Amino acid sequence: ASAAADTVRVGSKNFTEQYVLAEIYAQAFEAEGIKVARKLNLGGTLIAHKALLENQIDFYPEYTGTMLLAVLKEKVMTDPGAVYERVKQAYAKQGIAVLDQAPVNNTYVLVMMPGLSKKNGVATLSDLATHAQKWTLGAGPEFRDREDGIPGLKQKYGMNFKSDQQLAIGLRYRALKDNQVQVVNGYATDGMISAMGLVRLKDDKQLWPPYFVAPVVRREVIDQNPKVATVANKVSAMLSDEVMSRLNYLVDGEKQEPADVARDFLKSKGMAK
Ligand code: PBE
Repeated sequence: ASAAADTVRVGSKNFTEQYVLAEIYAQAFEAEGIKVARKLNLGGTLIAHKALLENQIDFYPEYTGTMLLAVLKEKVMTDPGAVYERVKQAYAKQGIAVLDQAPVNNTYVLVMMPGLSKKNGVATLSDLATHAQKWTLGAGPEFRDREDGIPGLKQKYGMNFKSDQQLAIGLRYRALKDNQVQVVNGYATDGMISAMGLVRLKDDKQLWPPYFVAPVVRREVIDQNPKVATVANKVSAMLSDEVMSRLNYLVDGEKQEPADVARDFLKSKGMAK
């Protein structure tokens, strides 16, 4: 079902930062007179990508490393510029433009409560590998299957948890606090990581590539309306790890609505309607 040609259908995956980013881009479009239809909370990466390919959405925020590993199933590369160029080229063949990457690296990160980390001397993923068999990992649904998820941890670090518990993405930090799980698969820009003073374990063998935010958009849409790319690129340039963590915290910690958080952010930049 294609919307009116002048409406941009903005999608998102199923976690806080995605709702916030989708609202920021959507509201910036609206402020520039571009009509928007929201299709948020589609599901995981492959569902969002499929929606784009099948012309059910026009635009959603993705991450460079996710495009490389989860969508294209290629090998890890560590240079952010090289990853960007590679995914841009591969997506172009599918009729999808990868817009400018924002300076936001939302990498996977394993986190622990400070007490448990200190008591066991666990600061890196290599350290964790020597303790994992007595602990339970809490993670969202995608992490179980992705090459850069549990399979990658096994392969690169020989990491084997006692068990892994699949959690709703929004419930990971509560499960950690309640000691229902001892390690959580966090996203680097999750607002709750600093708010709870959690320890970020160092990926000392570089399992993970850079995961910079970059909107993906159907080529046709920007051919018809180049302003979509211009506005999105302008917005992306205003973001940073610190900004995203703060905005994500306002939603997860302060229980604000993503749309309100996005509006306040754009207002502070003189870009809201
Ligand atoms: N990430 C971090 C995941 C979730 C956030 C970019 C590694 C992803 O959506 O691919």
